[in-house]
Amino acid sequence: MNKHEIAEVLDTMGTLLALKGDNPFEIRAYHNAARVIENLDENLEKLVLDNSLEKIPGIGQRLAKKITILITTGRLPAFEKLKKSIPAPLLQLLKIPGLGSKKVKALYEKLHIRSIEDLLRACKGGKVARLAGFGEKSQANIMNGIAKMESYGKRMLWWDAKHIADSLTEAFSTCKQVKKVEVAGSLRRGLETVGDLDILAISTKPLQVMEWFIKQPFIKKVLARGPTKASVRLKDEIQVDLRILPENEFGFGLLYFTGSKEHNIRLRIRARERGYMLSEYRLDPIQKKERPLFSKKEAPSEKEIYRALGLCYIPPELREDMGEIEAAEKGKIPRLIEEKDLMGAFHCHTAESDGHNRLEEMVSSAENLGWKYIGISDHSKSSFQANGLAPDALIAQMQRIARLNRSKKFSTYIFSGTECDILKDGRLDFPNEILKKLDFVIISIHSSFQLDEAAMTKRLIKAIENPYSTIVGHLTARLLLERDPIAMNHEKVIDACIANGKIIELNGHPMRLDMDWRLWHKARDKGLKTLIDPDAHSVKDLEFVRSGVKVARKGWLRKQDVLNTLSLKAMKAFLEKQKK
Ligand code: DGT
Ligand code: CA
Ligand code: CA
Ligand code: ZN
Repeated sequence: MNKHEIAEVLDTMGTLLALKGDNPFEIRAYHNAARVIENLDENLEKLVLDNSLEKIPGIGQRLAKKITILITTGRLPAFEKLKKSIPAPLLQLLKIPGLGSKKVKALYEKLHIRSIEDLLRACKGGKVARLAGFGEKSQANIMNGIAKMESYGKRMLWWDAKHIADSLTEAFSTCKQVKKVEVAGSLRRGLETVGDLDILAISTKPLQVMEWFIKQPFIKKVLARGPTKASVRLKDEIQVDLRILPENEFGFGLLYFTGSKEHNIRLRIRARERGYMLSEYRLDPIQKKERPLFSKKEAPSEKEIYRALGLCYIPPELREDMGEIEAAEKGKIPRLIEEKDLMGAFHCHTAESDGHNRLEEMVSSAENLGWKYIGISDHSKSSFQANGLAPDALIAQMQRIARLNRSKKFSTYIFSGTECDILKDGRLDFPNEILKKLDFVIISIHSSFQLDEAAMTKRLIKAIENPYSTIVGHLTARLLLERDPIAMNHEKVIDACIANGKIIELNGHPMRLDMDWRLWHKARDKGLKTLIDPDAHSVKDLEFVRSGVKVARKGWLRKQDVLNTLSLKAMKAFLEKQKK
């Protein structure tokens, strides 16, 4: 078990003890220990081996023993016993976002709620609002939480889905009867979350491929199956729709199953206007006597099908019926940014705040990726939950970075920065005297998410207007499938950035992908620039720039819109100029 898993167990234990009405000090001790473990810098296993867990403030003798058992055996009998002693419906109700142990207990005991369905019914009947300590607002929050839990539970992050899809295509490459396989659907379009995977395989022996497929060990359940189609649920809990086609239908199938539905409908209408019927199998003349555009022997590519409809090729990321058809008609589809265009990235954390790797390890990995530069930005002090740096620690880090740059130990240049909290009133967490010493300043919201639209917009604009801020980090603070974006007037915030020469980051972290791709096309036309950042908390996370690039493409961004395509020299000059 790693420290996150252990923290999770301790935190849950605190909640379960609260459900049982245990001693409040005991409960607090568990929640507190969870926080301490989560933010621990030292190696937990080493602490256990050295018998020095107890020396950590907040970890007493009994907790140290429990953590030791968890580390050494991966299980904790006391936790399992505690879980068993609690009625299952209570555990289920606890999963609703925003519902704590006190409220769950009241609902269970006073309203005899035994399931989420019970709870939803009670909310709809207004019973929850009438319960002491609840009220209309809290009832509405609960209903909202249930709706969110249901919709969140049905989808998966693009990044996770991509990894599953990659291993599936790899498995298909071992099936001799499959000539080619491609993943279509929302995954191919680069949507931030994915509902199910749509896989297309070319084969002349569909029955054999089907036999092979449904026997694969990664499949949990076959939901439906025909000679050329199947729907299955994987052990990874995602559904897969498989379609096996002959080569001459592949382009049509790929186009149809990549979608989106809205894009497909536009294409079909366009075909009809030109006297053709476009389907997932072919493009036929409506008048039977007319000659088809493609003979049965041909296997047209997507590009050729677009051309037959009088359009230039439209990359999958743009297929959302958001202006791409009109652009393709005029031959004005932009050349989109590619992974190879990136020269480096900013927004990387080290173990000094909440990262897992030391500065040198981060730089060394950036060097291995071929990055010409990396921007280090640990948290500021208000982000105490992320172990934010105090001013003197930041200055010490800056000096270490300067020394490392001078030493030429790495070919990757290091820019010194911070991810500085935007406080509730729009002030920044560090004074300007410190900010101005840095190469760049990312400003981010990590607290007070609940402000209304006007207050939040004002807060952001005030921070953007600070002369020393450079980049707005993960603008809406959303966590995909977990936390909704904060309220704000996007237009006003974007305009303020442009007026003040500030950048809005495209945060490539798979849970963020923020600012949202739907806002980028218009923003870039107004002149807004971006940086595609990984928001890395470990060396492995540097790769998150790849999901950033996918989503940047979805936002119509070109190389010239993305500043971390600049050479080191140009980047240095740009940051220098920005400070003036
Ligand atoms: P997802 O799975 O919810 O993340 O999103 P998609 O886009 O992958 O949707 P999915 O799996 O339901 O269907 C794959 C593609 O098939 C979709 O993007 C377009 C096409 N498609 C599905 N249903 C329809 C439909 O009713 N009409 C049209 N024109 N196309 C459809
Ligand atoms: Ca899909
Ligand atoms: Ca599907
Ligand atoms: Zn952040």
